[in-house]
Amino acid sequence: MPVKKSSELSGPDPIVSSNSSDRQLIVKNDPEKPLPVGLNIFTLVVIDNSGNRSKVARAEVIVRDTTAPTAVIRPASQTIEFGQDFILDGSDSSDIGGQIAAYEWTLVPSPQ
Ligand SMILES: [Ca+2]
Repeated sequence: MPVKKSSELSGPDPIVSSNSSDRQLIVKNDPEKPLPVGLNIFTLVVIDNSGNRSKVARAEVIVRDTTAPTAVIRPASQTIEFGQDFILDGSDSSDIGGQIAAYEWTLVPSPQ
């Protein structure tokens, strides 16, 4: 079965793909460079055996991000002196499919 590499696909985003026949494009996401969230447009031109080219057909593939991000606070625990400044760092928080867009910090009243 012939396998097409990303370099054989035109377009800005490298995609590892295989081609089971000339009629199908099987798009397999490269975990290192997945198809981005949002609108992705593919086009197809077919050529007959006389060399005549079709008009461009277009298909839209919308990739959704439905996974929740993971919040991480560092350090998870610390002891400070009364009146001392300190830092809580949320920069190790992460998301699959997107980026962290907002940080909502809350001071929870401690039980008395
Ligand atoms: Ca996500």
